[in-house]
Amino acid sequence: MESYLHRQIHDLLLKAREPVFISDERIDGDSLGSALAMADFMASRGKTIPVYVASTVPEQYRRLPRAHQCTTSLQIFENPEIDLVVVFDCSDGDFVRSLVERIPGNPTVVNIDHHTTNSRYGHVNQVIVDAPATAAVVHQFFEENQIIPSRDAATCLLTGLCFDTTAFSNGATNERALDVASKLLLGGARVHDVIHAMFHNRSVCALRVWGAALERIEEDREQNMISTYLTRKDIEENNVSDDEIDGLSNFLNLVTNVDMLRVFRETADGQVKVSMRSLTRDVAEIAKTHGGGGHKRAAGYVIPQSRLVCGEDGCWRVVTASETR
Ligand SMILES: [Mn+2]
Repeated sequence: MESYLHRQIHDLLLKAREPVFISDERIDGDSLGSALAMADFMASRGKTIPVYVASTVPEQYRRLPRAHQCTTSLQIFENPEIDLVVVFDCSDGDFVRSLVERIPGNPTVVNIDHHTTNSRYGHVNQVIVDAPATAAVVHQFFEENQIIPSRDAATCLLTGLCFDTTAFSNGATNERALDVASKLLLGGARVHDVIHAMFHNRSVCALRVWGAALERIEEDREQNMISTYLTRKDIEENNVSDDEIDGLSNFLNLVTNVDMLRVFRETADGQVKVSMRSLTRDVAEIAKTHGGGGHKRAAGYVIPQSRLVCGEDGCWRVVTASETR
């Protein structure tokens, strides 16, 4: 089935007159890397495809090959000629529908992903849940269709793979991740650029905010779990962007000896975002019961209309708007 779908997607891409790519709402190394690798392949066929991103590309990814093809303009969807939409690393069908609705025509939607919570919203759904990254699914697409990725495409795919596996250290790291990585390296992927984009990008201000989070760690020995909290004040006083804060849960996951961790943080629009990581528990299931999603070992959800409050006992809790009334 996987092979059949890879060939079907290849046909759709080559036949399409006006394709558009969409990267997940939450831009990261994988959603961007996999979309840009495919954009690079299309460029080799003489087509420059716009890659829609919901917000501006974070600084650390701006040097990725073909990053200049990214656009935040919703106007690109107003083209009635659009006949194909390919979505990368996005499990959220509502987000995709809200964009596809803007297209006056009736395009085919292809969904390329690896999230277990993906709702299979496409006409064609290449969702491989045991793939370590969407980049690995795109790599398989290349292999299945006898396409040799350019050095640029290989660099984009390695970025996706390194991002989702936290450089081959987390639970998503399997034999396939290492196998794909070695093939990409042999194909000329620029590994130093990838590591640079992933790690050498935290400002001192961002580290101060991480410091606040480290100081507040609460340990639940019974659950073998830690939790920590970041308020808007922490984030805004230090003048750091949300994407600079991202990565804290991955970092904690890399260095702590507990089974599970949660990072709570207040968002600019009055919600609390919860990121979870675990070595053994299915956090995607937990996220799902709260309306969120993700992977077995890395998932998250949002608590609407809520904020974080530190009690007199020094313990943090989430207060929802209905509780304050
Ligand atoms: Mn991914």
